[in-house]
Amino acid sequence: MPQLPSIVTKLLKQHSGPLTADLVLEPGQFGLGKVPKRLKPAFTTTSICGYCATGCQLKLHLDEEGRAINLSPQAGYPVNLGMACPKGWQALDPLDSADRATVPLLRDPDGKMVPVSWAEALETFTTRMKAIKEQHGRDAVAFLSTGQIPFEEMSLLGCLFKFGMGFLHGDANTRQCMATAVTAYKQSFGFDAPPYTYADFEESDVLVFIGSNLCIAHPILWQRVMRNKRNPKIIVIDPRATETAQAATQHIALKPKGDLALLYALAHCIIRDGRTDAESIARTEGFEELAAFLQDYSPAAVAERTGMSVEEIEALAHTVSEPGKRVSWWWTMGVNQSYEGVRTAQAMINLALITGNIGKPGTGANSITGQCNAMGSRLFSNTTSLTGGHEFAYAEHREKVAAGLGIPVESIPSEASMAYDQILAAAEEGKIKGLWIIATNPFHSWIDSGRLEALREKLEFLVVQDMYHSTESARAADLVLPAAGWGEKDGCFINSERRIGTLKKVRQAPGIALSDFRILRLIANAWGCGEMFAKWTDPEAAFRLLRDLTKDRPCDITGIEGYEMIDRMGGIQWPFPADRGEDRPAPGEERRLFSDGIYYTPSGKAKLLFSPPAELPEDTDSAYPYLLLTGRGTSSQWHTQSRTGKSDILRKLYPQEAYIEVNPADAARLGLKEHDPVQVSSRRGEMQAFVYLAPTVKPGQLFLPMHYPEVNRLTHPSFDPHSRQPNYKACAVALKKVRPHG
Ligand SMILES: Nc1nc2c(c(=O)[nH]1)N[C@H]1C(S)=C(S)[C@@H](COP(=O)(O)OP(=O)(O)OC[C@H]3O[C@@H](n4cnc5c(=O)[nH]c(N)nc54)[C@H](O)[C@@H]3O)O[C@H]1N2
Ligand SMILES: Nc1nc2c(c(=O)[nH]1)N[C@H]1C(S)=C(S)[C@@H](COP(=O)(O)OP(=O)(O)OC[C@H]3O[C@@H](n4cnc5c(=O)[nH]c(N)nc54)[C@H](O)[C@@H]3O)O[C@H]1N2
Ligand code: SF4
Ligand SMILES: [Mo]
Repeated sequence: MPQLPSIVTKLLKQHSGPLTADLVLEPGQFGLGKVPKRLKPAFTTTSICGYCATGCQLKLHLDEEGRAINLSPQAGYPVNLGMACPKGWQALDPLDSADRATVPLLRDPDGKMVPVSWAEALETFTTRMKAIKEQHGRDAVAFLSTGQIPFEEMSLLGCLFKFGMGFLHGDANTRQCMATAVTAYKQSFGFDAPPYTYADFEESDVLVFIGSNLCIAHPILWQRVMRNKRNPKIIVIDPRATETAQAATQHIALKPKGDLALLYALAHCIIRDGRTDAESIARTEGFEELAAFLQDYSPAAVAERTGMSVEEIEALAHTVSEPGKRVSWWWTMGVNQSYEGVRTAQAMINLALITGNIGKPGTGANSITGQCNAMGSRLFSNTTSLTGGHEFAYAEHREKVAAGLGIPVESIPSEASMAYDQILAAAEEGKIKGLWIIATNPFHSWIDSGRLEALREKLEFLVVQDMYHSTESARAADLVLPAAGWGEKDGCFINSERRIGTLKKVRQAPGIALSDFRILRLIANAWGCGEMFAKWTDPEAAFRLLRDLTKDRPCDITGIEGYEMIDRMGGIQWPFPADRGEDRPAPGEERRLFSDGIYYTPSGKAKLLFSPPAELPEDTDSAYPYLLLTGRGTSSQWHTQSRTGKSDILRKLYPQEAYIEVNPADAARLGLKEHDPVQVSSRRGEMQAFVYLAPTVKPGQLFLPMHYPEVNRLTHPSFDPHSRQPNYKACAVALKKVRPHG
């Protein structure tokens, strides 16, 4: 290794992992306008963006102290190819905000939050959680975590809570987001395995986006679509004429939740016309049953339900089954967040399977992930499955994980955790008394959120571990544990196309805030189970433990040496096994799954699954005559706004106050003008918003961006029966003008 200047040695000390590869000496590579001489960046390093699951790589420009002072998108990274959206460009802004949690805060007997030392915080945490466990048992404490921290941290949390502290129930905000896709893939393919690679956006002839507003929610993936040179048909199926729908070659303004019926009708036509792929069908189970079931779903039978004409449905069926054309199906929350999301996702999977659009370039039934590390959560968080792509229910999986982690097998439970909604229902009933919330803000984001305020009263002890003390959830806590955020710690994320990438510490966390990894290690010691986690010395040591656990699972990544190799290869997609010889993918090679027609089910065949569409859990009526849709507002707003709301630049890019999109015809009928204040109410709650006249929304429908805290007071708590994902995107509301006083 060449002689390093002293500044690099200093930086190396500041970082926690093996650092030589983290820092690339690139003098003069800043190119971001004039940098004051004093702050001239000396070095750069890279990190995967900490917002969405696109997983763009950012190049961080460091000052002489090793502190990131600026960033630019990484040109050579296979995901973003030099691009980033506004959130990525401004990723450093939220770190300096005045409402960062800098010290632990404990509620005193008067209800005031007072700063305490880590020693006192840890003592309080363990004493109170242990007291609840002793008095009320293992099932009386639960955690709610996230898809937004490195998977080394997620796994440590899941292992500590379940194997070390001896609790059972933990879920994450991924239930609000990806649970449907997880369940659909597990049931159909035998493993939670999104089959695609981003190159498929560029290699497809027909791209069908269902319930996905890519231009706003994944702007860089939309850029990938725009690089497609095959003159593709781009079809967007969304009740609203979204930015993506307007940019597409065809928009189908489907009736909300008409998706399942429509997809069945498409399959009906394709089978009726013999436009199927026999070779691909031979790799499936259940085709006869599916074909029989679909007899009832002719275009005429579903026209009313979908709001489409028979001709439109026939034409679409034709387009998505043209022989020789590569067809790809893409979905996001318009599908997942539904009372029948799993079957809807599987109806797309079925279409891909029966037409042979899987395992080949430009094809697939592809769920686009939401949060930066939702995919890591799916594999490692110990919530719905056992860490490393295993199942709690299988004795051999528990034995393998116990051996790998060096812990007694008896410490791994065989039962599954309750799901998010069941945890909250148990808290409402007073059965769950202790709740630990990490890197998520359910007091804003959970469906029918008004219930959380009531439920709060039932909890004996609420701990919130967050970057900010100001979130709706942190403000309700008894104890706030101050966490370092993105940019202040190391670890790995996994993006939508199964690509693992690293993030780096380029800032010191404020005050005495610590990384979640360190907080969890401290809790393990305070609890008295630190020994169990002695091998988890730092994130990369944890990475190696977890990597080894994946051996022989579909997500096998035993071929990855460590963080340095991930960076060198431009991220690594799973699977990446050590011992596959010739099969082992070459560095930089993009990969999709199932090119061999072998699925992860016991028979090796994919399952064709279906059931009849159900009714809307809450349809409109005369008291609540509008159907409310919710979702992302702008590419500059992120969820509950705890981070994006802190950037002066991002704040200029979206309306500060809640607005509701109303069709001009409805507005005229109600006597509403642009920017009039209105009250939106449902059977559960109400809120105020300003009218935004939007012909993009159909008459009878309304759209509220989810980023404003009151939105979920309105939403209806209904769930998909298979995935238990909340049905955020359809409930009945009333709209009325707020009369000025006087
Ligand atoms: N800027 C920004 N980007 C983000 C996020 C963010 O908060 N801000 N969040 C990230 C996360 S975690 C996620 S999960 C993704 C979400 O990404 P998307 O799912 O693309 O975003 P949404 O706006 O929630 O929902 C997509 C669309 O579903 C439509 N929809 C509603 N009901 C139906 C229906 O019945 N059928 C159909 N076909 N469509 C329907 C809505 O009109 C909406 O346009 O975005 C990620 N990216
Ligand atoms: N009505 C409606 N509601 C929705 C949706 C919808 O479409 N409509 N979408 C749903 C979806 S898909 C999602 S994913 C959820 C998202 O909902 P949430 O997860 O509740 O939203 P975020 O604002 O992302 O919350 C993340 C929290 O983690 C904190 N944080 C960030 N980084 C770190 C870290 O490194 N460590 C710690 N300890 N804390 C950190 C942030 O400050 C923030 O408070 O919302 C859901 N809610
Ligand atoms: S598209 Fe997603 S990953 Fe890329 S910069 Fe924007 S928020 Fe970050
Ligand atoms: Mo999400």
